Parts: sequence; C-alpha cells; structure tokens
Amino acid sequence: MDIEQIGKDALEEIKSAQTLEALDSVRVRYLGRKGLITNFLKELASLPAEERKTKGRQANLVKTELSTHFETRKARLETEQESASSQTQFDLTLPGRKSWLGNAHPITKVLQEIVEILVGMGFEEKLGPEIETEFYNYTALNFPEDHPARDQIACFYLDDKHLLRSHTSPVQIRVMEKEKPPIRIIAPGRVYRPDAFDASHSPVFYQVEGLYVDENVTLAELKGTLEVFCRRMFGEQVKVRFSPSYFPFTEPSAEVAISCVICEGAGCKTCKNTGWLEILGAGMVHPAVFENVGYDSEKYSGFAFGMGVERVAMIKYRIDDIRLFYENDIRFIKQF
Ligand code: 2U9
Repeated sequence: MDIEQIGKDALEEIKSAQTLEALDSVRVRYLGRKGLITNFLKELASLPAEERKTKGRQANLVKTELSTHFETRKARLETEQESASSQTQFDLTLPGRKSWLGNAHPITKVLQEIVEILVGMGFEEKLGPEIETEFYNYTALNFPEDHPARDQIACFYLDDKHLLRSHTSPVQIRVMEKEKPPIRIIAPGRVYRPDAFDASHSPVFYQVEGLYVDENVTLAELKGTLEVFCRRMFGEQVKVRFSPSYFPFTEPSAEVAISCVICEGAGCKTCKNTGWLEILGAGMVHPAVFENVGYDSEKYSGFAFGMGVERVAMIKYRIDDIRLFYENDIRFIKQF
C-alpha cells in the first residue's frame, strides 16, 4: 500500500475515535513497533537508494503529521472526558422552569377597589404622615385630655411628642386646616394600634376614612352614600343596616353592617348567627371638631366614615384569619 493512502486511512480513524482507548489502539496500529508505518519504513531497506530516499522522506513527513493529529485529538478527548465527569453538565433537553408573573398583594387590591369606588362617587384621595402628634391624633378629634376615650383607640408612643397614628383621621384635620368647604376627601393608609396579634386583630392595618363637609350635609346623605358604597363593594343584593354607636369625633354616631354575604341573613358561623356583618363606623362630624380647625359649626355640617381594609378583604374573600395577609405565603397570596 502506498504511504499516502496509509496516512489518509490513519487520519480518518483518528477523527472517528471516540475514546482515549480507541485512539490509542489506532496509534499502536499505525505508529506502534509493528505498526503499518513502522513496517513501511522497515521495508524501505530493500529498495534501491534513490527510491528509498524519496519514499523515506515522504513516510517521515506522514509520520510527523499523524503524530500532531494524535496529540490534538488526545487533548480534545481528555477535555471532553473531564467535563463529562465534573458537575458542570447541562441537560439541554430539560424543559425550562416557568417564571411567575408578579401580582399585587390582596390588601393592595382591595384598598385600590375601595378607593376606586369612592373616587367614582366624587371623593378625592388625600395622604398624610404616619408619625403624628397627640394634637392631630386625639385633641383635634375631640378626645378629651386625660380621658379614657384616648385608651379606647390606644396608640404607640415614639417619645413625649410623637406617636404612630392610630387612625387616618389626622389627614382630614390637616386638610380642613388648609382648605375651606366644600370638602369631599378620603384618607387611605396604614395605622398602628397596640392590639394583640390574633385571628381578627393586627397591630398594623389599613384604613380608609371619608369626610364630606359643606352647608346642609345631612344624615340621609351619609346613609345613601354608604348604601351605594356597600352595594358596589359586596354586590347589589346586600342590605345595609345602621345602628347607634359612639365616637368622640361624630354625633350622632353609627355602626354600619351589611346582610351576611355567606348566609344572606339566615344566620351562620361567620355572622355569629346574627345575619349581619359590621363593616364601617360613621357619623355626623362633631361641632367641636369643626371649631378645632376654625370652621363655623353653625354654618357647616358634615359626615364621616371609616373602615378597616383587612376586614373588608376578609368578608369579600371569606378569610377567617387576618394573619394570613402578613405571612406572605406564596400559596396564599397568589390566589388573588
Ligand atoms: C374627622 C372627623 C371624623 C372617621 C370615622 C369611624 C367612624 C370608624 C373605624 C372603622 C373600623 C376604624 O378601622 S376601624 O377600626 N372607624 O368607626 N371613623 S367615623 O371620622 C372622622 C374622621 C376625621 C376630621
């Protein structure tokens, strides 16, 4: 066989060798002591001088070239074997992991829904600080000094002068100090109370409060406004009930309940067999509150209301433990 053909065959076999072992047996077969190229060189001895010289040169050239190819292929197979045994393997056929789409927290969604309904009814959204003074949180709202009413809605004090607001009512005081009636505002936001953290209480929660002040605002307008709000929020079928209550900042004051969304008034565990779910507090703004902000209480009247966002969310979505909203367990919050 001529040396060029041997070289070509050897190169093919080097290329197709898939393991270091296979490659080594190719090397032995061509370049080993009894290999094809070695034999070819030995056989040159019997040829005439001139032919021996040209064929010998040719054979040595093929031998050197093949040696280089062997080394290259060997290095390649060694790297492949190394990466196959290390942990940086990727299975490119594995299906990808699905990424999750972000979503607003259920409390954020319910808060937005409440705000949207009230803005749709003509109220304007107003915000204020979470760190307040006693004046805005209590005094201006007609909580008497050193009166147990201040404990009724107790708060966290930061120092002698500052506290975490226990309701968003200070926002309405600040707006009235700056602006003249008519005032139609809502104050959504976070509030703080030193309550036990249990199934129905949290030391931090969200409120939405509303305030409407003008000449000749009546209790009938308060009733109509909250009836419309409750039906838009919980469904057209709900009945709305007002019963007498007490707050220092409103007179008269009322507690507002809707017919139970679960049993529709028949009585069940959620409504504790009363058929009603309390949802809001409300009332006509106390004249003393108007005087505290410099409004003429003879000229103006107004109504106010307030609700807890978590409570609204719990009724809307039938959730029996407020703590679920703060644990942020993805299995819970991704359902909304
Ligand atoms: C001003 C005057 C009056 C806001 C009101 C309530 C009744 C009320 C509670 C509902 C459940 C708080 O979240 S809750 O615990 N709120 O019952 N809030 S009237 O009255 C105001 C506000 C501001 C200047």
